[in-house]
Amino acid sequence: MSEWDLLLTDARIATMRQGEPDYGTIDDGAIAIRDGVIDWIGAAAELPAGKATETRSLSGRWVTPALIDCHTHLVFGGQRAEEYERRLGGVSYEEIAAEGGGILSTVTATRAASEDQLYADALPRLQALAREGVATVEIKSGYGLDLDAELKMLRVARRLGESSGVSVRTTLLAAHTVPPEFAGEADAYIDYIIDKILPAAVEHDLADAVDAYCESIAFDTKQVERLFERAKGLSLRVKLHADQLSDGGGAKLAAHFGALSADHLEYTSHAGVRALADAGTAAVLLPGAYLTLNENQPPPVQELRDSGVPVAIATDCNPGTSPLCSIHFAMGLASRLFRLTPEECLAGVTREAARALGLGHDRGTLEAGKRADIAAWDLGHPRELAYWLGSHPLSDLLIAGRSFSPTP
Ligand code: DI6
Ligand code: FE
Repeated sequence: MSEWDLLLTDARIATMRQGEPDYGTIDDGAIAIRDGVIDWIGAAAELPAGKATETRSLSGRWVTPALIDCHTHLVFGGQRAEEYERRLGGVSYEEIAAEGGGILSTVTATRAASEDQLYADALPRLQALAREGVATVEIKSGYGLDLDAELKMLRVARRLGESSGVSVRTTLLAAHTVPPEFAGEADAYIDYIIDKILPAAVEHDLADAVDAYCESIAFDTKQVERLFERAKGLSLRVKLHADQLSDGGGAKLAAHFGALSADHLEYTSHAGVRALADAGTAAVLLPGAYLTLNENQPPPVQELRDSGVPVAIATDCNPGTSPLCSIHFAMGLASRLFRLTPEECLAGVTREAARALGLGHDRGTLEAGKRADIAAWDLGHPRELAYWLGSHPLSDLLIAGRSFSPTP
């Protein structure tokens, strides 16, 4: 007879398992949890004999895998509302970047902020996500752009994970833009990342992956290639901000390096989509940035679908292009702006987001052997998650089998 820590009964389960129709639904389901992992899941009628320390009825509620925000920059100093006002007045994002504003103004604020201040500023953003059922969040550096400040950001991200109970994955994005000390010398800055920042991040176990901003206003493919070669040498997986404002061949480059994900992709070509499909690299769509930048070329969603590329959705929470701390709102935007179905939106913040973080084996769907990261909802059906805008219908959140109570 099995022994369980927790048995959830009377649940309507959207397992989101790969290849199953209709959200992988189990109508009258039960989930048995041991040591933070799903030991058994299925129709209540088939529940094997077992003894549970605690049994909890979900009173017919829907449950889904807990949500995953697989692309955020939620650690940063200050904010950029003034820049936003200027952009509404007609000044473009690229123009502001060229003046030394944009990302660089956040770099100045982030360098000036203490570690405690960065932590205190970021915590409510993380809690806002957790209140919506998010159990895993990726957090990038990229507003430090020197050794001390990049490591400071990553330490804050690690601390957020340790103190909040939300699972945090960190990504080194030192190649976000060229810092003032290296103005006009992007190659020398890439050398500095390769020689100094990357090895130190590895030495202190601060980075789970490496990312870069491949764009005309940031780094070209040759520079990213050098960085990724070094990351590979250190056994770090890579991700890439690719083809957001122009087709710079970013998707192809990401695929070439077997990247976990290529993110944005508004301008990705046919060849880029094919390369992602062949490499098994996930596409991460970021509708908050698309909306904020008032873009008019959506990513090639139908092609991504037809080619079988896993499509994830994330908030891209950042002070410049996506001041968004709501994964539900990102889902609502992805369905409206990119025509993703509500089921694709839910898969995009569960199964496919897990893949985009290299965690597909461990979470993102509800099945035996995976972490018991489970969200229960006060909703008539999970399709409502992409339908409502600005609502928070979370009833319960379990992270690794434990009840999680985000602060109100
Ligand atoms: N992600 C990024 O890193 C940049 N755009 C995006 O979608 C810029 C972030 C910023 O302006 O601070
Ligand atoms: Fe981003």
